[in-house]
Amino acid sequence: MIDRAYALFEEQQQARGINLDLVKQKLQQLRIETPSWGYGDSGTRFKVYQKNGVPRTPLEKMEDAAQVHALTGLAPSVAIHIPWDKVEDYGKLRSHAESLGLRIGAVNPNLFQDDDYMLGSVTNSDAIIRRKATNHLLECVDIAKETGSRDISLWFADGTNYPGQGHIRKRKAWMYEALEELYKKLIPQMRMLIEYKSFEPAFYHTDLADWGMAYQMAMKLGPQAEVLVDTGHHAQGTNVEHIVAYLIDEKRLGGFHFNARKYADDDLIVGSMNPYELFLIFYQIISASEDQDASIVQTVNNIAYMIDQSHNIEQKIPAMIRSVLNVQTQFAKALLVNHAEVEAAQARNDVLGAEDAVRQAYECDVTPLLHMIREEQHLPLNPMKAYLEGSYDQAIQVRGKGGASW
Ligand code: AOS
Ligand code: ZN
Ligand code: ZN
Ligand code: ZN
Repeated sequence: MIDRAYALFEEQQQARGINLDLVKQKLQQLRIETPSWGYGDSGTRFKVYQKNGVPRTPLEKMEDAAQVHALTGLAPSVAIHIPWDKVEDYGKLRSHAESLGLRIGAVNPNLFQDDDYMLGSVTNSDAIIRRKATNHLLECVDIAKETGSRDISLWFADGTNYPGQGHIRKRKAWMYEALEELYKKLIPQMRMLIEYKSFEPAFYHTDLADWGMAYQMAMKLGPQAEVLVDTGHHAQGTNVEHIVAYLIDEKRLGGFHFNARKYADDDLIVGSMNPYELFLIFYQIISASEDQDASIVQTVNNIAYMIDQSHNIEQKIPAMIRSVLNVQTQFAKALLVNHAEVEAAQARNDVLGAEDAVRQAYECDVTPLLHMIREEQHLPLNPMKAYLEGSYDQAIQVRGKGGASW
């Protein structure tokens, strides 16, 4: 059955001029990092529902993440959040992850849960609080050394709620000061990824509100500072794939936080609301991966694909399986764009021809391709079904309620 479906798919793609060997090779290389906090309980400001079987410790979060990787072959690393994942011995956390076939990914400092940070962390007008916040950033570099992590992933809740509340330009200088201190502490193989967000929790101004501000900070800091695009952090209607292409071209796109949104930073399952946007993001990335300029190709190769979601009502592990599969599906579709065809249409100013060449790939059913890839890697053809039919979910019920919350 798989073979017959694949044979037909192969025939169709060959007719479209697609080299499937290359497509399969790129699909096999796709790696998506899952967030430790996505396995814990989370919610809204109204309620955090406690689910049965949620991991109680950072070690248990790794065990859940290992399930996602074992069934999909896509998610070999896990991002951690400090202090949510604070442990006595990070070497032990690392070896536990490694024993499960995982590695620790990005280290996320947390500068938004301490009462001291109500009016700002690194941008607080109180120098003592700024020092405390910056020290936490520096501590995260030490943790990253122990966990073997490459990236420090930075998101600041810093901002104000009312006009006049804060001195915007002073806060900008304080932000830079802290980032610079962190930058100087990075070892050569490390990067800092700067995330931006238009609003929330601050509703009047956010210190790093958009990609331009994050980019400018990164430019001033140096080549180890790059921008992180969280797909939910833009105003409605923003062309995210344009930002992606622009940052790649400037060699400053460091990574993604994938999630979906309907209204704002909803942190829903990636690909659940606007799969075409995700496809178009990958279309830009794959197009850049074929660039003549080796430094553009290198930028693309270093992009960290990370999930950043809050699973408020859904089962955590299945939600994460759904997420990485959704990313894989849109990535696979984007690999089917015939770039020569698009460029030929662009060259003759054939607007509809160019649009058609891109959309055609999106409209292809990639199920036979994904089944083939999974079969070749000895993975279950339907990882979600395999999880739901397996015994892991039953086994973790003994953890009870009241596990880790984000
Ligand atoms: C917050 O909106 C950001 O997306 C951050 O990446 C945050 O650190 C993450 O969502 C964990 O809370
Ligand atoms: Zn994020
Ligand atoms: Zn988000
Ligand atoms: Zn967010």
